[in-house]
Amino acid sequence: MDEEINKLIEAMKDFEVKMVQVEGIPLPESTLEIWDQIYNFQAREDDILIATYPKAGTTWVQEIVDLMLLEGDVEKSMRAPCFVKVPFIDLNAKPMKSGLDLANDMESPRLLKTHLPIQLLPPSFLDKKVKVVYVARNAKDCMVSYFYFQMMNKGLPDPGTWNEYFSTFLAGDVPWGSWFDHVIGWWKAKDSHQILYMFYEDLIEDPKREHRKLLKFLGKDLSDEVLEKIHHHTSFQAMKENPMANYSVLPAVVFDQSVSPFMRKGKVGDWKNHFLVAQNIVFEEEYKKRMEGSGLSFRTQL
Ligand code: PPS
Repeated sequence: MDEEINKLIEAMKDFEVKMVQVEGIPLPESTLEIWDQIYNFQAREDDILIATYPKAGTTWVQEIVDLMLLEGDVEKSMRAPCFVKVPFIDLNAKPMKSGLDLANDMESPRLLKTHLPIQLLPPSFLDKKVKVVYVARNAKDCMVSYFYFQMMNKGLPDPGTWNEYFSTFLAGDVPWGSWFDHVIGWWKAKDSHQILYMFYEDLIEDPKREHRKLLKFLGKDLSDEVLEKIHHHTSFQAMKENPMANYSVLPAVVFDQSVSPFMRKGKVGDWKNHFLVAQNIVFEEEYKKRMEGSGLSFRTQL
């Protein structure tokens, strides 16, 4: 790992952020370079895929599911950083191993991550009836979280000012595309595939209730004692202090956590500290137009 990190630091010296479109979705250029391999990725029947729009609570649910599969073994859950133990199949952060290579080298059962909208998902996942946990988070908090993330993640475009980013995000001109299309696309697919559609806000409100839903979906049974352990180890504070979950193993030239920590606030409603009154009006109008008839609703405060 140390050697890989050193190579990464070296590579970042000449790195230029470039996004390209794949079927209208902005993705990093390095992802496009291996797009055929990504799209033709061969899932295995016992894979579990965590699919999310960026900043929806991916890492949180990764930690919970990983611990459930390990029956609460915290030591084993800390075997590797979250981005190594749960390969991100649509990421090719050279010179690190691509998510694809990590996944292909991994023994089953594999836990995998994607931010792809459903129309770009490698077909093999649905063909093989792989269980998918989709986590959705309300757009306003996603926008704020993504704004800070694009500031600190040197592999993504600089977000500009908050005012600029507000428009960019609403237009869907951000990495992995439009929040609206993403959450609606996966929502529409949920009844015809093995998809557990979860909400970040529900997890914040009552983590133990949501853990039970996850357990049932995974077809597992764990004692209350183990569930308590999982609850404790995946709390915001515990994950913020866990070097395997908080991305602190990545150097500052990649994730500059002095700009904004990966484990930033972990709250519902932080948008209220950022949205101007006029922005909220514009947002609500657009939201109504885009979400009408979708049957999908979000909570922006608890
Ligand atoms: S990424 O980069 O897309 O994989 O990011 P992702 O993991 O999806 O989202 C990061 C946000 O999730 C928050 N988070 C948590 N909230 C509550 N409890 C726990 N345990 C937890 N773990 C991660 C994290 O703080 C980011 O949200 P913000 O609002 O920026 O704090």
